[in-house]
Amino acid sequence: MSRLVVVSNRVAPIKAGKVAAGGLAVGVYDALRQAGGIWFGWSGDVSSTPQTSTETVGNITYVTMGLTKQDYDQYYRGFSNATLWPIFHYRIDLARYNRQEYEGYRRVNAMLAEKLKPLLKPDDIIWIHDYHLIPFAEACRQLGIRNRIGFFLHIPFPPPEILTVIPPHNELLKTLCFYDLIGFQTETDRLAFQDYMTREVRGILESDGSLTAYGQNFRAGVYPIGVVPDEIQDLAESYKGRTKPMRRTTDVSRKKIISVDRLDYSKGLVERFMAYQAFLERYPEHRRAVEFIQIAPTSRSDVKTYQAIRQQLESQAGHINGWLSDLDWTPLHYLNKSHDRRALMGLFRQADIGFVTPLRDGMNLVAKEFVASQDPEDPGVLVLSRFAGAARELTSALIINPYDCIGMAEALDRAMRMSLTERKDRYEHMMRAIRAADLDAWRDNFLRDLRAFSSRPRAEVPS
Ligand code: GDG
Repeated sequence: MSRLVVVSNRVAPIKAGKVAAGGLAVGVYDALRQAGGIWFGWSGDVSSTPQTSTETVGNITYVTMGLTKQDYDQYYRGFSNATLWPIFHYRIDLARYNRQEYEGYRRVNAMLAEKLKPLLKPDDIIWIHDYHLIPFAEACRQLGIRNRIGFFLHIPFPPPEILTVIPPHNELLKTLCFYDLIGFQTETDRLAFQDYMTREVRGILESDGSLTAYGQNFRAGVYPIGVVPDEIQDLAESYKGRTKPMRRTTDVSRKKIISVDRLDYSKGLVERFMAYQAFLERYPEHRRAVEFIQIAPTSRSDVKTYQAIRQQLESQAGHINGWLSDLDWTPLHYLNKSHDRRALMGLFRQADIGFVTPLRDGMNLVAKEFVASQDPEDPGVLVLSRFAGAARELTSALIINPYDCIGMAEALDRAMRMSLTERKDRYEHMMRAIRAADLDAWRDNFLRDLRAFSSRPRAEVPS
């Protein structure tokens, strides 16, 4: 089997020979362990003299490099997170564009490709992850690298009308065509991409399903990312004996609603807090009978839009608790610190309702983790946004529109009252979907298609 080379913005840190948990990290780590190979990307360090570090554990070599402050500001904080992230999440109102940042983004991609080149063998399969690295394949091709290169986009792909807000959208999308295979989370994303390629730049949809545009022939496919349900079950179950922290802060006789998200405007936290407030207003009978636990570790806290949303959430949480809290009841527990994975899965299992309401999300692994954590004999209810990729598969969740505050409050009421029979029916249906598209399927299907398809003749990699 050919070696696998994975490139992602961040390389998952290795702790005592074990990779940090999380969908992408676990999926990629298993693939690397099977095939042997390299995991290449940014170390997370920013310094005036960036260092490259190499560490081999078993058959995996981790190669990480630092960035200069200018690289970090332009490539990561700027074009990736202040232009691409909001636009790909349909938030043109929050996006800004700065030409120097775009140039920095291209420069860092070219620099990373150059650093990767001497490490490659001619038949290595290269798998690039996410929006930070769209131009990576083109940079590789310019250096004469002819290996198979695949790209997986973890976030949504917006319709052409939104995408074209990015001034160099043409140039950027042209770079995507240098991949052999481009993977999306949902059919909606793939179709939006195909729509751009065929309508905006007059590419051709070939009879074998591949696309030709800008003189390149490539494929686009749908590979929904999944979880490892048995591992999650084990984690959630093994946390059972340790319910103490939860008991100390909350009352076990009350029903619990849980949400876990990176603190990001795409996750719909502001709208979710409003819906919870509306739920307590409209259904006073549930007051004191419910508690909402929102875990929201901060992320990208040096990007302005993230600071603004944090302030807003603090004010909303203060308002809800100030309005209704009693000495023996706190309606909302809003926690900004991150939690250990086992504790998270355990908290999911102890909760009655998973409240997952992104305004737009590529997949949303939390929705799948919540379901996979449940006790099959007494499962909780998932309330899920129609705008999460996961809603395509988890059709037995209570599907809501996160822009409909009252609709979300009604769904919470329905979830509070749902019979055990209905909860079990919905749970079993969702578990079948989760097992059918688990993490192994995501990785194996993508790599199978990438191995099978290349429009380029194989050639030696010049070293
Ligand atoms: C991107 C796309 C797509 C969260 N808080 C803690 C913690 N988490 C874990 C969750 C879950 C992961 O982080 C978050 O994954 P999501 O899928 O929910 O969201 P993004 O971070 O936005 O991920 C998304 C994903 O990529 C994969 O393709 O689904 O659409 O935006 O696993 O459990 N983990 C720990 N402590 C925390 O406090 N240990």
